[in-house]
Amino acid sequence: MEIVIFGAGSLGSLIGGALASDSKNAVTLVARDPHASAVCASGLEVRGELETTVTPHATTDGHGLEADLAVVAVKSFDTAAAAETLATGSYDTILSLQNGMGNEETLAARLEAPVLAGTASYGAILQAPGVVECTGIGEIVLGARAGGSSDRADRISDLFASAGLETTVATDMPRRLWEKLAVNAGINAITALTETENGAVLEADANDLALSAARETARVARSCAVSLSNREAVVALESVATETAANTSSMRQDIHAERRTEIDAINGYVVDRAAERQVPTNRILTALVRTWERGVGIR
Ligand code: KPL
Repeated sequence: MEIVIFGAGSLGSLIGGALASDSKNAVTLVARDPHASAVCASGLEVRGELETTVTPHATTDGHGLEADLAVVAVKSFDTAAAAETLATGSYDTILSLQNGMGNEETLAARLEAPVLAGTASYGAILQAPGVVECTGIGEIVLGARAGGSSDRADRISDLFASAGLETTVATDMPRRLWEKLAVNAGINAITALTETENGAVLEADANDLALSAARETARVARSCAVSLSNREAVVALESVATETAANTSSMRQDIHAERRTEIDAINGYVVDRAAERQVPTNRILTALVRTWERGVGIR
């Protein structure tokens, strides 16, 4: 299968590397330099659990590409721009594997190909240009964005599973996206602000804060007619934090590199959707990360 990974940062490179390790797949990474040039020159080295070295194509220019599948792994604030670039190419299926909410709708509004929703809870870090490390085996969950069954989702799940990626097809993607939002709301900002690994949210002090952010997210989900209990949100948070305990969250990686974070699409999204509900933990985490962004001149 021909696959384009659109936004091959840490997670995109990990998934692209795994898919490229299956000789039936031809993978192209759309990435930033110096990562794209390093992959072109010496291939992509995947370290950790999914260890392999592969030679996918890599480019910094995503215009005019054609493939069976485009996996979109860009940051949520880049989704609209990614959709414009994807629209210059041709794809049979688009799969969003991004943090935050509303990405699939943004892609579907601009693109003709069917858009599937997905979440990925793998831990991944770009150690150097051309080198990505898998720091936690998580899970990829994918399915029709409005819920229900999807033959396309089944086929893509088989493709991912053949490449060694833990993959589940879900018929309740809207709920799964909220569940993943609760996980990110509880892990990302806290680990970024405290410069800790994901496992820190299971420890004293941070744990209360993380559980509170996840529970608030579940409450807001329910007010949006999505059936996610507080307990389910907490179990999901604890499970991902345990599986990826040694991982540096994507927001911590962003803050470390002084890049814009996904705070608006994670805790900020919960605050925006809360209407008259009180979500003090998400509000404080959003304010702190936005303050950091302002301090370094990003916002
Ligand atoms: O999605 C993630 C992220 O860092 O953005 C988790 C699953 C928390 C892995 O670190």
